[in-house]
Amino acid sequence: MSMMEHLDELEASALADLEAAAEPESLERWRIRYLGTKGRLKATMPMLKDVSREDKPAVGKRLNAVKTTLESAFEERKSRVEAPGAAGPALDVTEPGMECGLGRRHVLTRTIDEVIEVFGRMGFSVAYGPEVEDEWHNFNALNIPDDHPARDPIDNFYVNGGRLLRSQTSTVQIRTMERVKPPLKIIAIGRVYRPDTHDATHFSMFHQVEGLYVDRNVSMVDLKTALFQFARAYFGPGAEVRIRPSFFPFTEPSAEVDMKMKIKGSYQWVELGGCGMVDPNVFEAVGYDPEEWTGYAFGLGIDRIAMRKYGIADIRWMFENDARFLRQF
Ligand code: FA5
Repeated sequence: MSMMEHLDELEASALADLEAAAEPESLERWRIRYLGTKGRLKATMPMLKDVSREDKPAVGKRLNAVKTTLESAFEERKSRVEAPGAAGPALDVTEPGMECGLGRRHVLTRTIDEVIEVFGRMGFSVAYGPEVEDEWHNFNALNIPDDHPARDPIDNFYVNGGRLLRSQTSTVQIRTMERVKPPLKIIAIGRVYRPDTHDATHFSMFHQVEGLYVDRNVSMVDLKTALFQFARAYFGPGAEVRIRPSFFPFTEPSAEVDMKMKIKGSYQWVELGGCGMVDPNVFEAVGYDPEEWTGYAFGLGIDRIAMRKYGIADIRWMFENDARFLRQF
């Protein structure tokens, strides 16, 4: 075998052996075997004297090239073997799996489910309506005439075509009565929108639960009983609720429902919603005979119900999507 062939063979077998060295100990054995002072590369040096004069420069060059190749291959292999996690198979099937967070319902979704459950026990079924509404369902049928200040564009989110994002769930009262003959007992839950300034108890998108009960001889006593029963069932027997006279175009008489809540460290009366006896004009708008039918309606802010139930001092926290907050419920 010529010296050139010998160098080729040495380089090939050294590189193959290097590839098989997978941990620091075998790598060190490889270094001693090939690059050490008594290694195979050094052992080729004495053979140079047998090479003819004219072949010597080429063989010498090749010898240096093999040396450089093996040295840099060794350094490269060493850095890979010593890299963290490089030893052993790339996939360790015995390692415990990555923990996969299960997640949970948002505190508002949970509150909505609970509110549906409590009213369900009181005989209310659930009705739904669209979030983009026409003016008939959001205003006219609810006895809110064209020139009423509640329809002002600065107080509503109008969209194209005379439609708007509903500002209250009372729209679903109308949609339900247009479809269903009395008697009926429904709640409607969902998102509503108003361009209100954000603060601890106001947001521009919030949620309401609307209640509507239509039957013969319904009275204000039934309304008050339903609201107080709900409050005690959901918040506990000590729940402090009050109703006080108010005005809504679609109820007569009308009242406001307040509940005591802890806001910024002190207990305050916070308005939960409005209520009253369905105005005869509303019955007429949906084709019910106001001489025959009576009813009550209420609309409560779900976000504020959740705040009271779970001790949340600021409505904005519910929409920030901070997992540290959401994880607590
Ligand atoms: C109404 O929306 C009436 N539709 C309620 C009603 C229904 C009255 C049926 C009579 C018969 P009001 O605008 O007061 O009423 O809103 C009801 C509740 O929604 C408020 O009491 C409050 O709890 C909640 N709310 C109103 N604005 C906001 C807001 N910007 N952010 C959070 N909650 C709000």
